[in-house]
Amino acid sequence: MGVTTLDDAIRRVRFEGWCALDAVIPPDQVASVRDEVVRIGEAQRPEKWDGRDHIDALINKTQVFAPYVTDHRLLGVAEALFGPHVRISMTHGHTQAPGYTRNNWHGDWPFSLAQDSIIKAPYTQRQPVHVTTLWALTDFNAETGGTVIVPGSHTAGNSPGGDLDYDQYQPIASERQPEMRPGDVLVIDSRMWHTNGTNHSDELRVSMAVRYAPWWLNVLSIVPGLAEYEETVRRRDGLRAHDVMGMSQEVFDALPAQAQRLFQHMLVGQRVPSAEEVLDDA
Ligand SMILES: O=C(O)CCC(=O)C(=O)O
Repeated sequence: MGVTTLDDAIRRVRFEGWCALDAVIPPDQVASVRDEVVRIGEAQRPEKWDGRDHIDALINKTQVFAPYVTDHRLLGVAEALFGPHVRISMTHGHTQAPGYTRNNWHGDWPFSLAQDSIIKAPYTQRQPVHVTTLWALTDFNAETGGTVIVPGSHTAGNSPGGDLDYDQYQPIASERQPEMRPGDVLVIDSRMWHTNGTNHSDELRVSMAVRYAPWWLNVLSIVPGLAEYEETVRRRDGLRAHDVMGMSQEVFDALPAQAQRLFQHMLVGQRVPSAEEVLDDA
């Protein structure tokens, strides 16, 4: 894959809905990130394993990847689309064992059909409102089951499980499976239809997802403990999603200063000054 410049990346995500960025994690630093994702995945693995580790709220469990989330091209794309007050809405780690098969086409939150607090189809806005970045920590290609996308589908107006007469489980003629090296990152408009490929190799496929949102998109509804999230749990008979966790001061302090502003909306347990203190300060 050739070098993708920031200008290229912005143009491509805006018009084509995706691009791939080379070496967001420098090749000599990928192993430490990959090993962390594998370690955490193995530690939470149930006895009866389906061949995939899905790690929610990855940033709360390891901060090893935090220096790279402010890569100038990643942040540059997010800021070009959303303005300067960008946030990271979710972080996930994924591993897929040899033989793990392809899942369903989907768009991501807030366009996912499987979650609450979503934007309702038809998606009429031209403006992207959420960006998903998928990080290859091992080789991504047709053999290893790299992410498969349907270029242009970010303008389709609905997710494939919606009313568009597409089968979520059938291949689509125009699909693509971009080849990426460890440390490369696939950037997609979250409306874009995508899924993991089948891992035909004999190696574990390892990746992360880091999702970027503008300041005006309501991410409070996905943070457990906050009123809007708890209200949706009540509506769902207690079913809790774990994509995001409130962030402790300790984890927050462990982040590089540049990355802190992307996560500060998740910081919990802050001291609230009393009314007297506020008056004293005035
Ligand atoms: O693992 C993949 O290639 C796709 C991951 C994905 O669909 C997601 O994180 O939204």
